Amino acid sequence: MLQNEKVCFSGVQPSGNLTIGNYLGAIKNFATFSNDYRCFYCVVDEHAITVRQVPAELRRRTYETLALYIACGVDPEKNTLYVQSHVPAHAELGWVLNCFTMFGELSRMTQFKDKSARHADNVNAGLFTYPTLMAADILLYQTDIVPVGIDQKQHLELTRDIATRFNSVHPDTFTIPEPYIPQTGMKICSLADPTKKMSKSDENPNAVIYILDDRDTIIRKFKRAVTDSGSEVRMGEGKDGINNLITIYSVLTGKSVADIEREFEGRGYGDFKLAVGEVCADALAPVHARFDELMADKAGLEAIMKQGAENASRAAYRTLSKVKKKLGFVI
Ligand code: ATP
Ligand code: LTN
Repeated sequence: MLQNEKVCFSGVQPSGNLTIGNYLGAIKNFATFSNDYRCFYCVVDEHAITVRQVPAELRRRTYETLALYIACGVDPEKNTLYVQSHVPAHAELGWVLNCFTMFGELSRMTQFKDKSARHADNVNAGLFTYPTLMAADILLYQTDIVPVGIDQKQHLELTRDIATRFNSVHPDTFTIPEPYIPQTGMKICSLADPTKKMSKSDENPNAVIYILDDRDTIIRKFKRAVTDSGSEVRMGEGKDGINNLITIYSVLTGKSVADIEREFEGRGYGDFKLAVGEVCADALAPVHARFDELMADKAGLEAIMKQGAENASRAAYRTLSKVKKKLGFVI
């Protein structure tokens, strides 16, 4: 790693089919950091098993998530793309950070509260300590910036607290990371209940646009999106459904909210929903084409993940050895 080179890190779980929430809130922004940062983008399979997975599906989705990174513009020549479980340093540092994280802090995490309510039969210790592994992911690379959706802000704050605590006992160990949360697109909402985050684990497929949905499905789902009883395409308090659609249209086209409101003045929700569907399908078409090519060459994807794991391991072990020395482990 070059001295003074800034580092960017992010991760996505291979726990389901990726949604336009994952795309607009996170992955779409990944490529924009490649010129100014050394970037590590990880498929976090170890995080995914905090919820039960079907092994064959987890394996397939790990390939798919890696392929989607690339199909969304993240160039494997310019970025380090890899799978979390291929770099054991993540789990090792995760253990150490468990010993620098308080039970009370983990108990306050809203993702833990949500997921333990949804998976009440499997509130395992890994689900509880999920954020310490996430902190390890980030801190291993001396990360400066972490592009994520707003739902991850609390985990980033905890990561900063853990790093600061460790540094206060063992000075100059970790860089304190900053989140990068996009202004527009930080929280894409469900099409069925626009007060809720769009989530890849939603059991209603009509609530979610998957990145890999075909054109007709995308247009049909937007047509059926829940909106209020009004008809004016205008952002407003309590108009969660239309606000969400305007946000999606705005991130996809780069148009401002004011311009969008002007463009659709005097036209109803029906026209607007169709326009959002078309713009979304157009934006995803090239992603689909590239994804299909990549998935047809599994050996190519395996070569990318192998190379990525080698690069990542080198950087990760530098931090891990420093941590072990500071702790007093015999190395
Ligand atoms: P799950 O639904 O299984 O909890 P998830 O999609 O929320 O999964 P990840 O796959 O780990 O979780 O998310 C990857 C990235 O996508 C994170 O940076 C997260 O903040 C972002 N993201 C997820 N959903 C949305 C959304 N609806 N709007 C904006 N960003 C999102
Ligand atoms: N916790 C994230 C996924 C994740 C992540 C990370 C994101 C795991 N490790 C490191 C950014 C950096 C999620 O559930 N969305």
